[in-house]
Amino acid sequence: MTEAQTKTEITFDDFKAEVLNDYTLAKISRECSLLGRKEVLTGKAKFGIFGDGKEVPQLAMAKAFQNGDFRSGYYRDQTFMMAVGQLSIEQFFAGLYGHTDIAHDPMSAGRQMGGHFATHSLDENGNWNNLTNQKNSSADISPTAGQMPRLLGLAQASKIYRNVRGLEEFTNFSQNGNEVAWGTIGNASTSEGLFFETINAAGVLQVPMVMSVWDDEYGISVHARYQTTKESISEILKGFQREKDTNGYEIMTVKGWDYPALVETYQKAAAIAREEHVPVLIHVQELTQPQGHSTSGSHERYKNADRLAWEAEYDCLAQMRLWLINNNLASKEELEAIDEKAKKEVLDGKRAAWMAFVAPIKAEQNELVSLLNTLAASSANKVFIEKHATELASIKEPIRKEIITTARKVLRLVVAESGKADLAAWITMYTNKIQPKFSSHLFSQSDKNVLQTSAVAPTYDATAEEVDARLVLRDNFDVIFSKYPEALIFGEDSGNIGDVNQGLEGMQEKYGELRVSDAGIREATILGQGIGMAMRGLRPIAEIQYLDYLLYAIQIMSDDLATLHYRTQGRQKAPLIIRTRGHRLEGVWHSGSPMGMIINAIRGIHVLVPRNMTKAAGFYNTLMETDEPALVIECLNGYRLKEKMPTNLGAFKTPIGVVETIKEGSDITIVSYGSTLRVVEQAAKELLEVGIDCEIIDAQTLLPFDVNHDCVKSIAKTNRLLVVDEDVPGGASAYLLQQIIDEQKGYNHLDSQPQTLASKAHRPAYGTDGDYFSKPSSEDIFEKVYAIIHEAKPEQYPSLY
Ligand SMILES: Cc1ncc(C[n+]2csc(CCOP(=O)(O)OP(=O)(O)O)c2C)c(N)n1
Ligand SMILES: [Mg+2]
Repeated sequence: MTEAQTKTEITFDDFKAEVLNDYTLAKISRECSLLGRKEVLTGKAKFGIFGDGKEVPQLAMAKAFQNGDFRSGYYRDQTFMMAVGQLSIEQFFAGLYGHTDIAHDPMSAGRQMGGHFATHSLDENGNWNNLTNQKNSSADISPTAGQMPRLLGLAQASKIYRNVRGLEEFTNFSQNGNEVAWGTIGNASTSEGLFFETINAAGVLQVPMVMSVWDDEYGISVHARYQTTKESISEILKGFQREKDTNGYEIMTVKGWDYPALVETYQKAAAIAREEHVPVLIHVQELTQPQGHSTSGSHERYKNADRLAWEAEYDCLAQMRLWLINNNLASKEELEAIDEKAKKEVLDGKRAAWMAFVAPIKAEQNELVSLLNTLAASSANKVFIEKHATELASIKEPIRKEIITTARKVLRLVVAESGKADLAAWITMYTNKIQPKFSSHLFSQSDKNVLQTSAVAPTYDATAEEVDARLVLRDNFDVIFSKYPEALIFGEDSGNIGDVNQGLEGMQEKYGELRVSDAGIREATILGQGIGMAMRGLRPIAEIQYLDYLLYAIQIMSDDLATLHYRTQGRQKAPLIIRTRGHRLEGVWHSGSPMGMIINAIRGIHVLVPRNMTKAAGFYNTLMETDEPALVIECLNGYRLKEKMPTNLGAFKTPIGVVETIKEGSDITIVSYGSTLRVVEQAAKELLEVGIDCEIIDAQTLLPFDVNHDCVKSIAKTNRLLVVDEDVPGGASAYLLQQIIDEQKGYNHLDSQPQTLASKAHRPAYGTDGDYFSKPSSEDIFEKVYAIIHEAKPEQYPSLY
């Protein structure tokens, strides 16, 4: 029952029609699960994880879910997706087969296992749809509880839209913040830290979030007694219950097989969250898993006979059926007719999905077979080629691997024949057509991707004074906040004191607590706030206080943010800016520069390493014009250094993917980035004194790196290369070396062995001496370069040691 319907009187017939419609839907969903399992067991699909046993509460949730609302859930929610009209039977099976056409599998175009749901926030060109006209689901991920941080941000967006002035025009994203964000999670996954972190943060922030826990007492084979204190998440969260004059939650419990109670509970929860912006936790108890956890295993191994018998009796669908009969809403015969019809519909849908999945592949198979037969006719290897062609033709339901493998094997047989060109051309054509189905949209393909932006240099008054560099950042943020009402920043100490280095000094006073905010010490959900809000049209800047603490957030960056655009084949985006500060300062946890770890964990997010605050501010200005997520690492030891104040604050732009030559030279190219550059510059000065002229290149951005291949142009001139950074040996320096030598083919121009110079393998020790003996020093760089030149010109540069 929708809110409107409960307020007006509805007739018994209307009511009956609605509940029977619900039953039908649940039954269709159940049949999908049953048939889905068979598809896996007969080899048509690789893996299946289904929503059987959790259908009825999802019907109730769907009734309370309105246009503009967002779901952030997990793999059990097929019934909900069907009930809100976002998943058809055919789409369910297309997902199971891994159909790579987004028209058939709108959830992920075959990129994710079935059961990972999503709706389309963007059109095919990457432009926003009107999210308030549709029911929205953020794209699921497999790591359990990984949906939680994002949920917080999805809910917080409503609070921002309701309370921040200047966003009145953003009607495609919100109607006065009335949207609820709906979370779902399994009982066992509430054991994850991300769950507790999110629950606490949502209680503090008081955001419209309705959190459902589907409790079936198990997490795969592990019983609740090993998962949850007192075996009950609602019991242990009791302290979160709001009381008179406190913030907190409304906590509700309900049996997952009790249809009328569920409907009522969800209506109540929605009203509280939507109207009051108070979070609600619904502990849905006594759910079951009729087919066990997934297709890889059977639950008879770990559930005893009593439990299995109880599950059969309390199966929510069986209980709903009983309720319908006991309340004279349907006869046994009526329900049996519905059951039969559901079965048939699902079978038909499955068949249609399979046909649609195999048809294009079969066409590709036929095309290659006929090409191979033509080739064979004029080939010395006729017999062998025909054998390949016949084998391929005999596969009844081929996959693309079998097609392309055959083509590539035959190519070797005709390498010296005239037919080669046709086959090679076909392979190239086929690869160009098929590869994007698996590899597109790691980054934005819209006209707002980072590579479309062009540099704008900072401009200065002739009399421009040098100021503390943090002031350049601060004044630039000021312009960003006034220019973009959708921009907001939050993090530990970012609000009241204006961040630990005062790059935001005075900003909270000027722009208010909602836009410039202090956050709890909880990096993963700071990230999640950013992801969720960016998915709803805001431009959040999530601040992680120090680079060393990014580790707390990197899982969510890697699993959620970095994969979002890819895993939806470009239909969802979160243009989140992550601001942090790092590299060199003091001690083990305030001096790290784990750039290799970062760039390898977050492909899909841009990684920007400005050498000073003007460069950093320029990156923020660039990013505000793009639609992609990025991490910006400011130099921790650079805030008090002097920089000139530009006159075009908010307008100058540091380009992304472009290196900068900061000193020209002829003897060796040194590539570096961030804080290390100042040390490199010092060493270069000293090297020049002994006649060694270094060219210094600032990488500026590690992902993407040097799209114009300027580094190799430099090596073509100097013929020598040294990469210097503060990461561990073999970290980001190895990546840069690979890019320059392998990708840019720098080896063609080298007269000396290309080398790297990094920190020691251990974490940096405390104090000035700790820094000197842990990180590359000016002397280290001098001597490394000197040794390279010594090897080439030993007479002129005798060995130092
Ligand atoms: C971080 C993480 N650890 C382990 C897994 C493997 N795994 C997948 S589902 C699951 C059990 C989840 O149980 P629960 O949260 O109760 O959900 P249910 O499947 O019972 O609905 C586990 C351990 C995972 N996906 N992610
Ligand atoms: Mg469970």
